[in-house]
Formats: sequence, C-alpha cells, structure tokens
Amino acid sequence: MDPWWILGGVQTITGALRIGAFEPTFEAELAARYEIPKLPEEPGRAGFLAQHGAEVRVVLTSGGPGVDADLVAALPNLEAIVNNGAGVDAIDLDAARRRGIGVSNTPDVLSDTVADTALGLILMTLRGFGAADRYVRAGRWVSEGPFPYARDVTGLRVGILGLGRIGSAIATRLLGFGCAIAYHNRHRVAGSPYRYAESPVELAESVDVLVIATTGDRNTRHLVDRAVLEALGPQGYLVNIARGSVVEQDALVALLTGGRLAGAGLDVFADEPNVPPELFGLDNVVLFPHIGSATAQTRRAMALLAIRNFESYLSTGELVTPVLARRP
Ligand code: 8YV
Repeated sequence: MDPWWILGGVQTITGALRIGAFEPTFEAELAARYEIPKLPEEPGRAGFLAQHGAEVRVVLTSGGPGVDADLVAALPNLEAIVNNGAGVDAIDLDAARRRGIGVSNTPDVLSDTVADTALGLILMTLRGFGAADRYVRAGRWVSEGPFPYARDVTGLRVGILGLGRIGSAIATRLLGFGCAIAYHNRHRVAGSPYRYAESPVELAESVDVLVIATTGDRNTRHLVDRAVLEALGPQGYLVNIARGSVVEQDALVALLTGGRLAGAGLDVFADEPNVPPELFGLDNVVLFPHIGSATAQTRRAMALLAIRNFESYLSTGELVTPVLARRP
C-alpha cells in the first residue's frame, strides 16, 4: 500500500474523501474500519476543496448528491469513485471517463431484494393489499362490509423494461405466477426465453403491467413518456423500482388522477423524497420511500462490496466491480 494512504497504522485514510450522507449500514461498516474526511456542505465546501482538493485520490459516495462535473474538476488528482449502490446516476460518468477516473458500484448483491420489492409492488397494487389493510384499520370492514374485488396477478402479461440482472430476477419470480413475460432492452438479450418488443410503446401496448428495471441515465430519461403510458392504457399498471427519471412523472400523475391508467406501484420518484401529493389520495397507487434494496442483509452486502472496492483500489489500483475502468 502506498505510504500516503495510511498514517501510522491507525486507519486514518488520507487521499480519500466522503461525499454526502451515507445510509446507516455503510456508515457503520466504514466507521468500524476507517476514518475518512467528509466534504463539508457550503459555506465551507469551496474553501475545503481549494485547500485539500488536490490531495484526494479516491472518493466514496452512496447515491445522491453524488459527484458532478464541477466536483470532478475540483479534485484534479482523483483516480477512483466508489459508490455504495448499483445505480451510478448521481455520478457524472462522462466527466469521469474524460479524466480516466475509475467508478465502481455494488451490482448483483441487491438484485434479489430489489426484485422482491417489484413483486411486492405488483401484488399490493393489483390486489389492493395496502388499501385493504387501511380499510380494516379504519373500521370500514365493520361499517361498509366487504372490500371491493381486485385484479388477479396469476397469468398476467408483464413487460419488463430493462432485462438486466434485476429485470431477469423479476421475470424469474413472475414465472412462478404463471405470467407471460415480454421485455424491451437496448439490445435483444441473446438466448432469452422471453418475447422481445422493439420499443417501449410496443411493449406497453401488449402487456397488463409494465415494470421499469432499467438504469437511470441520460439515455433512459423519460423513456416511459406520455406515449408509453397511454399505450399501457386504462387497464394497465406501471411499476417502477429503477429511477424516477425514467418516467415522465407529470404525465404519470395526470393519467392516474384522470383514471387513464389502472394503477401504479412506485418505489422511486423524480425528486426524492418529494412525492406528488396528487397521488396520496389514490388507493390504486402504492408509494414506497425508495426501499428497493433496504433489508439488513442486502444493505450489509452492498456496504461490504463497496468497502472491498475501496480496499482493493488502495492496495492494488484495481476496482472489484467497476462500471468504468480506471485509465491511468
Ligand atoms: C440505495 C439504490 O438506495 O443501489 C441503488 O442504486 O437505489 C439503492 O439500493 C442507494 O444506493 C443509496 O444507498
């Protein structure tokens, strides 16, 4: 290990910098091992960067606020960005690529848990399980009688937008429900047993439920626009466990409040933690606070993988799970 990384064996890491608040498990696992300086918020941020920016070689981050082009520019010797999370949408990958900065994420270890969340949203939205629970608690079973009928999940036609690791885990689960799976992806997945749709609109118009499992980046921004939502139609449901940026949220809200979509199950939003209040009164909409991967086991596995990337970079100059390879 280079001498500038560790001072006197006390695991005080120099040359590294933490950006933003970390989710609790990553915070705890990191704090148990290392002391790493945090980038202060303004008003101290600019002064800190002017004084220490050139010392920073590795950045640790965990989703937002991430690392934008300005921050990359303020860290002239940055070599690697380690993200605790699969999605790297809060990191300016173009700015990193231009400078040859490596970027790592935490793939695979969260796929099953996020897929479980998607199934939970499908079941809750179509069967009205959340609304049914509220019905009992409000005493309405007693005062109003039986809860209204819901929609079957078994045998549904489900379209998956983005058949990557998470999308595939969702599809596998849905096979157990006898669902017919179709997908759209930037590229057709060789050997996939599922029907391929040429476009998001073509996928949406041929399914009962559209599940978004793409990455969130500038290529997927508003991929699910008004035209796709209208193609899904008044009998169709939208489920999103990916990123709010993939959906034209204003159009989604307008169609849901106008009764032109059957319902939606949403774990992610355009401007988290703000959720359009127009959705709060709709029983055909299920709203989660971005909990796709939020189990104790998975958050620990993610934290340990992020730390493995960090340690590997410090000792070998290689990231374990890079989304962007370092180019010295
Ligand atoms: C976390 C996520 O909320 O992995 C992702 O991309 O969206 C979530 O698992 C995020 O990483 C913050 O820790």
